[in-house]
Amino acid sequence: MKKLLSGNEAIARGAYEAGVRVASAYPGTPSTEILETIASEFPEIYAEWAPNEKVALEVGVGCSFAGGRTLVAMKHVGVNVAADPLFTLSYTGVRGGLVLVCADDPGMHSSQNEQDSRNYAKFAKIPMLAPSDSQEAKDFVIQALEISEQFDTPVMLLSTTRISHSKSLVELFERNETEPPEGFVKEPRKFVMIPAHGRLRHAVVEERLEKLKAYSNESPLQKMEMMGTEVGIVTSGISYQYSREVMPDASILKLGMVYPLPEKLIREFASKVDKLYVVEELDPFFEEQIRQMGLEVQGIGKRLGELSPDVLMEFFHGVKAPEQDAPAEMPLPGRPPAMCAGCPHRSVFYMLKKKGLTVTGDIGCYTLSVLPPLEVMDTCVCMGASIGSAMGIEKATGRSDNVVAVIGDSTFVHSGITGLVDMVYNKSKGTVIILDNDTTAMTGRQEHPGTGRTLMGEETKRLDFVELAKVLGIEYVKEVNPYDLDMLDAVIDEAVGLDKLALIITNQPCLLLRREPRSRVAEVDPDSCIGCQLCLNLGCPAISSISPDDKRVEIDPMLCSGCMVCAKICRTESIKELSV
Ligand SMILES: Cc1ncc(C[n+]2csc(CCOP(=O)(O)OP(=O)(O)O)c2C)c(N)n1
Repeated sequence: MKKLLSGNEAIARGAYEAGVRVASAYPGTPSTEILETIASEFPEIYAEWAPNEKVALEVGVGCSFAGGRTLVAMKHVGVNVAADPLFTLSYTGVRGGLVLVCADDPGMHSSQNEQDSRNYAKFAKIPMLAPSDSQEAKDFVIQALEISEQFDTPVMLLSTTRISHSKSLVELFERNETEPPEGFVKEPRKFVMIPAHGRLRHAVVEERLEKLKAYSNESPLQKMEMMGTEVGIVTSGISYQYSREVMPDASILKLGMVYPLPEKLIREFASKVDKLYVVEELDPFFEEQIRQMGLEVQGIGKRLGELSPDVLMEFFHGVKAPEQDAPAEMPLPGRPPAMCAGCPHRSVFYMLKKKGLTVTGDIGCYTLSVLPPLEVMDTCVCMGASIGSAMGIEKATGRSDNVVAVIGDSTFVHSGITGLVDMVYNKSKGTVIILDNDTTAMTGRQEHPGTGRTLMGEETKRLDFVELAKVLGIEYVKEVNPYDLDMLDAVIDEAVGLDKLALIITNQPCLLLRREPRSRVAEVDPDSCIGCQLCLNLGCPAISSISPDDKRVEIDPMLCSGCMVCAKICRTESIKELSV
């Protein structure tokens, strides 16, 4: 049977068909739907959200060491977090097959950087496969697990936004139900990486790499599509699709295994064509290695942003793509991303702005507070960085009364807890605000240890941030309803004015979790509104000016959630509650 599947759904299907037992991940666009699909469609597989990518990989490592097949998934920056176990896992190797799916985001549709994860495979000396459509996404998961077991190595599978989120037909097969794993069997020289064992295993890694290089030349994952002899293109993944579309008559060496490169095959291909090109996204990963082989090659690709057929059209055919702007007769309004109407994060940033505090920020929906009109977040580096950064500022300047760290609940669990431990341990006097909206909103509302529910829909113990803070030794811990502006105002003042570490936890759920209908909306009395537009400083998408000439405001009753934060800041009390 064939089914139309996205790349992520196909990867999940591959795990199912390959007999995977344990799948672990931390959400992150564009990888998130892999685990969501496994959890909703394949109960044969134990599926979980781990608190972060490092733990996800370590859970996979345990399953593999016990003899079970496992899949671990994350977005590209997640591999940075998981890199520590990954690099040593390269030394230990596996028992049951282990595939680490990494979804890159060229063009940064939803990421803080656009690193090219192929470099990780080379760095960790492990094989990497790169599918170019959903069928391959499924097949390559199965192949990856086989290679993993055959060569005693973790295998990376590289997806990108276009592969993960595009749909194409996939042929489905039954699950290859494997015997339950035998369980962990002692083998300290393989599994316990003390220096003496690590030295031995490093030699094994180098030997394995040589074997993998030979395999890469012979593997059916590499496809030489010979057409004309004028142009030869070495490519992989979505770049293959673009190359085929733009150059239907060119010969293509399509690499399904993108590390290690098949040197013999590339030489053979190069000898058959007049001019050798490489089409790849982001880094000149193939290009540099092919040059090192002493071959003449021209690289086409973009170091910045996503590759597209347009880039290749211009390069190969000299045809410039038409401008993407909307025609002049259809002036579309700009729609920058914004926090939802009624989002519980909004009032916190409104207050922080009013107080003129430096805000070290983090990653989540609340990062949007960097945009107008709030423009309040001052730093955002990676998940968890808000807390360490605030502490660093405090230690450098000796002042804790003018800086606040702001972090979401999922991000706090992911990598904020250790930062907080550092603050306690090293006697920081700063203020941390956890925006607890009971979900991982940014990536589509996934559960995490602080929500009390698992990915598989079970109730579980809820990590209680207040209790955690107390055990860590934090004396000032306050929970606040962020819709209560007076209380929020007072608590922030108190916290930053203290000469000790303070933790504030806002406690209203993400609006998108709301099940009950609204009981009220906010409504503007046009007779008393003076058009001061103070309420527009909130950046709530439900509030707008009546017209360019009439500065008074109106509230869209379809969008309004009834949070009434706008009413609380209106100086003329023109915003009233309207029951619905
Ligand atoms: C290392 C890493 N993993 C995953 C992501 C994707 N990601 C961005 S923010 C975020 C969590 C957001 O949840 P939370 O902190 O609770 O804030 P919210 O969006 O709910 O306001 C995730 C998973 C990332 N940017 N970096």
